[in-house]
Amino acid sequence: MLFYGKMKGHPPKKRNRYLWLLLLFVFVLFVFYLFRKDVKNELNIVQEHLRHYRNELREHHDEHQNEKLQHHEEITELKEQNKVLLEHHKDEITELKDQNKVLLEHHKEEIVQLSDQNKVLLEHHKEEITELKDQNKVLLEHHKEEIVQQNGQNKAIDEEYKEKLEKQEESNEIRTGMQRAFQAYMRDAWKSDEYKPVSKHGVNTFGGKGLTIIDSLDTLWLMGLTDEYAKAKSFVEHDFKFHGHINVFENNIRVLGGLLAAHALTNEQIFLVKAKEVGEVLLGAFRNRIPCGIIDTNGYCGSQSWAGGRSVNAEVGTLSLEFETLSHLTGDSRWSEKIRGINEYWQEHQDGLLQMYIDPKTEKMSGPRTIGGGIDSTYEYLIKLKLMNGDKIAAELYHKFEKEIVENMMVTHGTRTFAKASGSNRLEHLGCFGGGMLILGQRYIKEGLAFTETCAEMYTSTASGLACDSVTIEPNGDIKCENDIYLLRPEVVESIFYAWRQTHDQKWRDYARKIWRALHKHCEVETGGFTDVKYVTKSTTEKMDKQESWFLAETLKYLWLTFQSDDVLPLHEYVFNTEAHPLQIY
Ligand code: DMJ
Repeated sequence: MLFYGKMKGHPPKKRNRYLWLLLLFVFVLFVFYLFRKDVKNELNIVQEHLRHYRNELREHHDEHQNEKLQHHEEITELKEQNKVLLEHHKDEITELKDQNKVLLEHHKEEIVQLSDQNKVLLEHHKEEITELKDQNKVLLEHHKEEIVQQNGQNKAIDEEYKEKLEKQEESNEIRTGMQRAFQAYMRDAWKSDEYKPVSKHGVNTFGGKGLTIIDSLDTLWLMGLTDEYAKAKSFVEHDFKFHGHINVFENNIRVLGGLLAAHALTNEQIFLVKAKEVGEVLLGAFRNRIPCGIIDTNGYCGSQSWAGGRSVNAEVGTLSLEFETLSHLTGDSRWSEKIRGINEYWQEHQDGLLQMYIDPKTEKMSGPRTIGGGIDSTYEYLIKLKLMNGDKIAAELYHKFEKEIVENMMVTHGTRTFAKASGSNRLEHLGCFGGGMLILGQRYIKEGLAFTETCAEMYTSTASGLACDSVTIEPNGDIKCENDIYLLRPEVVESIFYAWRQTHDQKWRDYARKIWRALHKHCEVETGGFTDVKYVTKSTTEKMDKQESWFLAETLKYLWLTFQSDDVLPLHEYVFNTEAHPLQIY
């Protein structure tokens, strides 16, 4: 009313607004009333639920209490029953215990009885055992020898097997070295005389005759390097020419010797045909009984520039094996006649050791009496000629010179025996062929082996494992390097090869193995080929740049042969010329 009364005095628009507000208020009051009623009902329901749960819990608790009581009674009952059972079994247990006692008493006797029986048996067997032991002892004694022998055989078989493996390994490595050396030459220097493996060029040291090819033929064939051999043979068939400026000694031992050896091994006629062509040219050196050292195919016959018009002794004395073989194979005696003339000359001049130079015109011998470079192979060819065809003059001369060498040139300093090249204590690598020569002569084997050992120690005494080109042997036996370079020379491995064939003492193969390893380490060039080196007394050497053709012809061949059996080039069938080319004994 109050509200309405107030409204009455207001304008109609404002009066309506108040009326709406009043209606809204009444509505809110109504909603609140409804909500309150609802909440009250909900609370009543919840209280009802709680009451119900409380009753349930009480019931569960009572049930649990009853069960507990029941279990307790059951346990008490079971305990009672156990007591009764134990009482009942007591008697039975006692009875069983007594039975056991009786049984034990009973078995005791049996056990004692069995023990006694065992004792008797043991006593009885004791004799048998002693008898058997004695029998065993006798048998062991009897078999001891056999067992020792068997053990020895087993050891020998083991040793042999080990040796075979090592031998195989070395041969394969050396063969691979040869293959890589030749292939590198084929790749970078084909048809040149020699190879420079560091700069990878060829060099014509012999006027461009393909020297390395000819010098390698037999080594390639022996090692079974068939592709390389076929290429080399094809060169001989189609490209080989022998003319121009010719060093008689070098071309005889390397070119004529190489072709004759290839023929000896393969029986291919082409090699003999070419050997004859070379032999024809070399006859040009004989204006006189004493040949000249340098010739050419235009008729020149002279000497080395440094020899003062004289021939060097080895140029005269190192023709016989090749010339005699050529005459023998061709039936043409011209070469053989030249050798007869030279041997007669030696016979006329066998007053002590030979001298370094011979004048072809006057036949006067001059210079130092020595066994070193420039003269060494003259002695070597005398024993080899005797072995090759039984030449009597050569045999007589050799034995005379050999005696002279052993008696007057060989000395022992400390533990080291060697042949002095001249008056000094100097030992050249070149002179180390001497040990092998004495072994081959068979009269001074002990001296030859001792000399070879000193030469082998020229290698083992340096830090690199390679030998100096020349050394002095001090009075106490120390080896002092004189020329600190290694030129891939073969003389030491050559003598080691003869020492191995003579003795089959493993130490020679060990030396050869060490030398091969040092060569492989210091001289082998990564891209193929081997080079000479300097500073061999140091552990780090320096590569020079030349693969000498003798390395393929000799050094690798002798190393490889040292690891082959004796029936590869047996020494009763072949002699090696001074460039290691094998020629047939006839
Ligand atoms: C080889 O050509 C031959 O062995 C020759 O008899 C001497 N010199 C070389 C190797 O050093």
